Amino acid sequence: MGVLNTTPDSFFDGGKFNSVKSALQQALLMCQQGADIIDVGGESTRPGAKEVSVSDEIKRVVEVIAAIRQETEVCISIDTSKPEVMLAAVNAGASLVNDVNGLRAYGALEVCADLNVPVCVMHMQGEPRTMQANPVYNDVVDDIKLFFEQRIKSCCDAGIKRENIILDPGFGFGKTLEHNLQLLKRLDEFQIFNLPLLVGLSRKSMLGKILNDDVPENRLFASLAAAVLARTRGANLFRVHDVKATLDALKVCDAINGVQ
Ligand code: 9MG
Repeated sequence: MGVLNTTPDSFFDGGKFNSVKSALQQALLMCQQGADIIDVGGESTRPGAKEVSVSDEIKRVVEVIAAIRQETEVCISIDTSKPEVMLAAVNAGASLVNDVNGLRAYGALEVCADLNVPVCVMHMQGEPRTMQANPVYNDVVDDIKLFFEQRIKSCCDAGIKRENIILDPGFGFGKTLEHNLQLLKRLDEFQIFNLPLLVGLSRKSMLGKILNDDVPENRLFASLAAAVLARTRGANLFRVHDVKATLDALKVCDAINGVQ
């Protein structure tokens, strides 16, 4: 899954793709490099990012989604927590909803059930603006398992098909470095749900903390290491900024895992 932020303030690609032309070019490049999904977002979820109105978010993403849809059949996912944006994006050609808020906004479950598209339900403690203030868990893996259990039930009760659910533990969303490390080390425990597992580790600050490097541009090799480790622990989908590099790393990982 290639990341395509149409935002001015995302932590890595903010401001790079805020014209339809540049966003389309980047989408096509990521497709050429092997992306199966392009994840289009119109609101940054990094800690401290500004809130965006429904109409501004729709304006940012709909034109881009329509332009990608005209040029390629790649699966487009919409990265949003707002039901109105989910609806507008799917009408414009998106076919997957990626919600960092786990479909907890009023109306989100119902809209996704009606749209009948796959949904990525991500775990986040708190909300983007304040989530890193003081995240606390009893046991981060067990607590997220419980969250998934409850969200899967809510999804199914609302009419979302179980086979349309993708789970994501939400690296960096209301988690300390120690929580993120525990999550990556024990990622295989989420296989109990028998659902696809998506991870977003690409260039995140947890890697910067390990490297003692504040600059996201310097985190490619760390991102690849994290992706490979996640793969060995059962991750199926990878939300990344660097499609070709990640795919190459995962191909090596899969080849070695496939040897008898
Ligand atoms: C939008 N976004 C930013 N980080 C993410 C992550 O880790 N997972 C998912 N599903 N979406 C994310």
